[in-house]
Amino acid sequence: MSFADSLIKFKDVAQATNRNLPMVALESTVLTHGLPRPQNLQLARDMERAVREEGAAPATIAFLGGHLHIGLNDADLERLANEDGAHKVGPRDFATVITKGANGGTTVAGTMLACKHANIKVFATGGIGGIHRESQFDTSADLQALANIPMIVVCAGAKAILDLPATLEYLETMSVPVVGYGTDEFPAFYSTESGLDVSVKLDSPKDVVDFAKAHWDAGLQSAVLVANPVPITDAISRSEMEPMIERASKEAKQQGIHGQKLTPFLLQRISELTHGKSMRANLSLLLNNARLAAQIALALQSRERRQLA
Ligand code: PSU
Ligand code: MN
Repeated sequence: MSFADSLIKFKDVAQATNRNLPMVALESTVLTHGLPRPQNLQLARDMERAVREEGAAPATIAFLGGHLHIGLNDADLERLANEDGAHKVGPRDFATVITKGANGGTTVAGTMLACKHANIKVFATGGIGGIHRESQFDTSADLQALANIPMIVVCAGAKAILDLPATLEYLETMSVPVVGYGTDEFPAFYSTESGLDVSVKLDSPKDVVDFAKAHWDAGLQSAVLVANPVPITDAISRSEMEPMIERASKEAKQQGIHGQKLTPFLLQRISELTHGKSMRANLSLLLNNARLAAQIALALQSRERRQLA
């Protein structure tokens, strides 16, 4: 029996599949490790609602009892949001949670691997992982997944805590186009500006879909990364953010925090240092990305239907 048959559960998206709704994948590390309670559960529900309001179907992806779930019901979301022992699951960790029968939130890379099995082409997240500032060997598996899994990933840039120039260079090396959605500048998660260029600026969901098709038709297997700036009303300027990021990064180094624990530590510490302002930006950009991903999924479905007709 293949991985898909034995381990994947599609039960909470069956209705959407029957109705032929385009699917948008949502990650769950943000729920288990990225945001504090109770904002995490609220946000997961709000993202699902935002996708539905646009006319698409959300599929939050996570491991429950060692099974990979494509789509969670509300009780599952609640259970994951309040569980202390949930794993943070990247591709490396699939076998761990499967063999332990454990629960876990999938990272961007883990969610992309799940999407490959489930044939989902559009995915919304907050910020992708990348190359860390203090130790460049800490390079997120998200970059590897973007290099190898052909799908459209909507984010608000890479997490601002990272070495952004190095992260963009890596994406270029791996032939991952970085689309600025309505912008020439790579957004920096909490901030709309970074001083860094995207590889192409596009202005509509249809243009994103046409671009992605052209990219894959050219023979590439990499993802198309859509960088959608945080809504301006919730954005925080880079100059305001930088000192906080520097400070949190130094503290992490002093306390010897690294590996999987680094991102959750930094996000939490920066939220404290900004008195919650960074968290508001984080929630706002996640919702904004869910909406755009839904619009892109609809545009992709109509393009595929036109091609069949
Ligand atoms: N961005 C956030 N919050 C998060 C993450 C990203 O604002 O929780 C998560 C994503 O799931 C991403 C992961 O895939 O952090 C990257 O972790 P690492 O740097 O350990 O690869
Ligand atoms: Mn890492």
